Parts: sequence; C-alpha cells; structure tokens
Amino acid sequence: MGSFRFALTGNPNSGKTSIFNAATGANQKVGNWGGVTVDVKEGNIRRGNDRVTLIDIPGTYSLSAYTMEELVAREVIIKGDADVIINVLDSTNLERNLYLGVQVMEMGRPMVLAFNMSDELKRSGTVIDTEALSRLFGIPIRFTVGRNGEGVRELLDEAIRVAKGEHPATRQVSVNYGKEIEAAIESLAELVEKSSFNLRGISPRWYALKLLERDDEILRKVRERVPADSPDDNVIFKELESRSKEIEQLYGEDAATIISERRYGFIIGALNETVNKPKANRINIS
Ligand code: GDP
Ligand code: MG
Ligand code: K
Repeated sequence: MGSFRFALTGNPNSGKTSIFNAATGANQKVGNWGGVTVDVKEGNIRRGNDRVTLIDIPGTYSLSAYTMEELVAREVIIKGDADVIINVLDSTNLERNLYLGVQVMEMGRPMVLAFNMSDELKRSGTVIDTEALSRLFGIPIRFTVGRNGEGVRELLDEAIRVAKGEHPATRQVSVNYGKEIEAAIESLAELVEKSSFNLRGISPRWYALKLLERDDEILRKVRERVPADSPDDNVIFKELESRSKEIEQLYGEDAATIISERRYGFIIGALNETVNKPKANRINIS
C-alpha cells in the first residue's frame, strides 16, 4: 500500500492529456503551485491498495521549439515532486520524441515510457522490439492508446512497481558523449554536487550537461548560488569556461552542438537495433 505522485511529460500531441483523462476520469482538479509558469492539473486514482496522483499540463502547448518542450517537462518534474515520471511518446515518431525522452532520462528520476499511438503504429506495420529497447534504456516501456485507454492500467501498474522499487529494469542508461565531454561532465558534476546548489532530486550529471549546453535557466541558477562572487571567482564557471574552450578547440564546434549530435546518434543507434519498418512496396518497372 502506498501513495505516489506521477508526472506526465512528453512532446505536445504525444497523448499526455488523453492518458490523463483515461486514467483519472472525472476525478481531476486544477493544481495550484506557487511560481509555476505553466498550469497543472492533478487527478487521483486508486489501484488496489495504492493511491496515485497523476499530474498533467492542461491546454495545448504549440511550443514546438525543442528547448521550450524541455523547459516545460523539467518544470513539471522539479515542481511536481513526482516519484515517477511517465514520459509519453508518439511511437510513430520516436526519433523526434526520444530527443526529449532522453533528456528527461538524463535527469535520473525513476521513469516509465508510454509508447502511445500504438494503434497508428500497428496500422503502419512497423514493429518495435520494446523489450530490447527497454533493456537498452534501463526503463520499462508500455504500449498505450490514449484515445481509448488501452494499456493505461498496465502503464500505471508498471509505474507503481517502479515507485515501490520492485522493477528489475530500472537502471538508467546514459549517453556516452565521448572522452573529453565525459571528463568535463564528471568534473562539473562533482563541483555542482559539492556546492550549496539545491539539486532538487535531479542528477548532478544533468546539471553538468545543461551547463555545457549553455542552458540559460541553469546558468542563472548556478550564478544565483554565489551572489557575492563575480562569475570569474566561481569555481563552477571557471571549470565550465576552461572545459568548454578545450572542447571547442578540439572539435571546432561548441560543446552544445557536439552533445546534441551525440544524443541524436545514441537515439538513432538504439532505434536501428530495435525498430523494423515494413519494406516499401517494390515498384515493378519491367
Ligand atoms: P498532449 O498534447 O500530449 O496532451 O496530447 P493529447 O492527449 O491532447 O492528444 C493529441 C491528439 O492525439 C488528440 O487528438 C488525441 O485524440 C489523439 N490521441 C491521443 N492518444 C492517441 C492514440 O493512442 N492513438 C491515436 N490514434 N490518437 C491519439
Ligand atoms: Mg495535453
Ligand atoms: K537544451
């Protein structure tokens, strides 16, 4: 018996609200969190002896910019105080949807993936080896159809198992960004962890990545921790500047570009191994 909070994240139109509605029915209320830039909705569910509060972002976010999608996801994760993140993906568009998915994985919170739109996927004839993909990511995957609620119970039960620490496959994989960037991540993560900066349950590695990616919000938050220091006196910024310069000299491109390329490479590699698209109909010319 337990009481858990699950937050829904994912790209716009991946099916979050459909899953939220299928799971919570009429049992919903608009949440009121201080200082949150996005509205939130909470719904309560009982599964056997367990109580689950599910969190969604109502409204349509036509914010298709990658960085905006990620900012919304991260706000819900950090402020929603969620035990488990349910990241919803349009399974017919995994290459794009996993870009956000992997960034959420990098936050290091317990997680489940909903491969939604599985009705469309089936129609397309594409077959995904979710068992292999789940092993690769170290995260459970469930097929869902948000529109009619198919698979939503199983998804919630999976998330409950993760929340209770009962799931065998919850070892989150991390993208390997290459020797120099990994070294920079390691040293920045250590500095972030040692500082007075409040990690809010998010992995130090994620903060290190965001710093190397020149993420405005995280740069600002790290800067706020040392109001008395000039940026030059701040050990985190000093390390960031020297590592960034090193990486840029080595690759001829900034760290953010390399990180983004490697993240895509990881996703494409994972999908190449696990997704089988139907062969295009052969055109008979003879
Ligand atoms: P959100 O932006 O992530 O909250 O996505 P919504 O739940 O609003 O869904 C976006 C659109 O996709 C809506 O028109 C839904 O009816 C539709 N939709 C959601 N889930 C599914 C699904 O599993 N299969 C199909 N075919 N459509 C879906
Ligand atoms: Mg929605
Ligand atoms: K970013």
